[in-house]
Amino acid sequence: MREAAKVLSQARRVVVFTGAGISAESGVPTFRDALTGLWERFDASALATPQAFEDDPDLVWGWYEWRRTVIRRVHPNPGHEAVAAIEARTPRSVVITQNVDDLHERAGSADPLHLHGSLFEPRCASCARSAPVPGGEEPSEGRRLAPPRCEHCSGPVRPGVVWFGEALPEQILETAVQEATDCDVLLTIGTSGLVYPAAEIPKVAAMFGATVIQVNPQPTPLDAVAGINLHGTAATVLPALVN
Ligand code: BJW
Ligand code: ZN
Repeated sequence: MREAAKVLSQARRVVVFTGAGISAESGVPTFRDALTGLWERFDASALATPQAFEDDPDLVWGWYEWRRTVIRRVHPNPGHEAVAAIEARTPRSVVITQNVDDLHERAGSADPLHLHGSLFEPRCASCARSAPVPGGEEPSEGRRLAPPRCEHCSGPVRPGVVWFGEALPEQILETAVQEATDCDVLLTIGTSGLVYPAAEIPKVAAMFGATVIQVNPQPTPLDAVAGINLHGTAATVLPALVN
């Protein structure tokens, strides 16, 4: 821990790379954790693919509306706050997140790069123009809900997230890879490192000579590229790392 804190405080360029684990202690379920992970309870292929939305838009839209409701009720935790503190004290730093929540923003991170999109940026599935975030009705878990229609072309509105088999937003991915090649330290937090191409980001940083520091209570494939592995949760390890 002391070594990690030192390396981090001396770095000029830091990339913070986050996954679902950083929001776990805020009460947001991860995807792959045993018992509590979303993919333990729900079928990813029936919810998180373009085919699923085509086959059953009400099921998919209702599920994402429920997810957004959960996010609106929770708050950033000390892990998100520590990330914002790293950003504030390191002039050349960037947060790259796989998360579709807005907890980094709410903790004060300036402009996180959302590799997998956002629950707060719905768009038309036909013409791709952005659509308003619905308010009001609060769907519960498992409740079907018809997606709103696009005000321009009346196509179905879809969640602005990246599903399996879809390309990541090109400009954001390009910037993320560029940042990974340029940083001194990449801090990877709360990701299983199983989903590509996002999981390449820490590997690229290591390949270009950065020190990779990992924060995760469990082993991951990224252990192989991490010079320093901190086994603990985001909300406990990160505040200790910045203080
Ligand atoms: C804690 C903690 C605490 C717990 N503190 N830590 C190469 C090989 C094999 C397959 C592929 C490949 N390349 C591409 C693929 C296919 C696929 C893929 O990667 N599949 C793998 C699963 C095998 N990839 C894709 O389909 C991607 N697209 C693509 O490749 O397109 C190609 C293309 C190009 C051009 C044109 C067209 C196509 C897209 C991937 C999109 C992923 N989408 C999701 C859903 C987003 C929407 C939603 O939220 O519903 O993104 S899936 C899900 O996984 C979500 C996450 O961002 C992502 C990563 O998960 P994450 O964040 O790592 O969470 P978990 O749950 O896995 O891990 C949590 C971790 O936290 C654990 O390690 C815990 O221990 C830890 N933890 N508590 C700290 N308190
Ligand atoms: Zn449209």
